[in-house]
Amino acid sequence: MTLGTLYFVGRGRGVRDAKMQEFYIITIFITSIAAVNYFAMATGFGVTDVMVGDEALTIYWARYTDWLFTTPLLLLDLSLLAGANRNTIATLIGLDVFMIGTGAIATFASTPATRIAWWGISTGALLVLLYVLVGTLSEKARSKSAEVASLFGTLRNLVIVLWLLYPVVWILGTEGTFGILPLYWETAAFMVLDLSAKVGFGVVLLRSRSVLESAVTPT
Ligand code: RET
Repeated sequence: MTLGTLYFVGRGRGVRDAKMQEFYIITIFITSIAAVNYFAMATGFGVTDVMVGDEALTIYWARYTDWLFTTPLLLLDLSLLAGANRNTIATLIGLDVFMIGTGAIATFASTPATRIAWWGISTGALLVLLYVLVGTLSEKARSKSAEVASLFGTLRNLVIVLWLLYPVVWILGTEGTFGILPLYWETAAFMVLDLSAKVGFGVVLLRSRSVLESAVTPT
């Protein structure tokens, strides 16, 4: 995450247009927030135990403080690229905060049944969010130049695939209490997902300055 941050800082050097700078600033914050939250988890600060029945679950709560800030920023990047209006941005971010908030409740809930119920509520919000992404936001992006629309399509598809895997890893992992995926593999899966959804996303977004230029030029 730190290397990703440094790479994005490097890519942003010399960008003078204020609208274009927004993409770099947002993306740099995404990986820096993740870097400090991973540092917290690695050093034992972002970790706690939750009792579910008479079993103690190890919870990496810093994931949620990470996601609470980074997922809205990812959506903001996509929204600026598509040229979304304020209402669409507010809807997406509202759904997103709802999803992470209810996901955090699922993680701290103390009975298997309530954990699954909150997981269902959070996953419902994710599905509505993706629906807005595929509907309203994609329609906006289509009114942009062909290269912007194509970059938007690539990033949107990346988000759909990767974001849908998070609730799957959660439910199969220790949080889901079914004991299908051990903590080691769950941690590895979340790490690969986080790296792809943040650094991978940023690399694709910031790959071409000319596309971003075209995205911020009024049509
Ligand atoms: C949880 C558990 C409850 C159900 C759902 C979840 C979704 C999490 C998502 C996280 C995305 C994180 C990203 C991070 C880094 O860039 C909270 C796991 C639906 C979608 C993209």
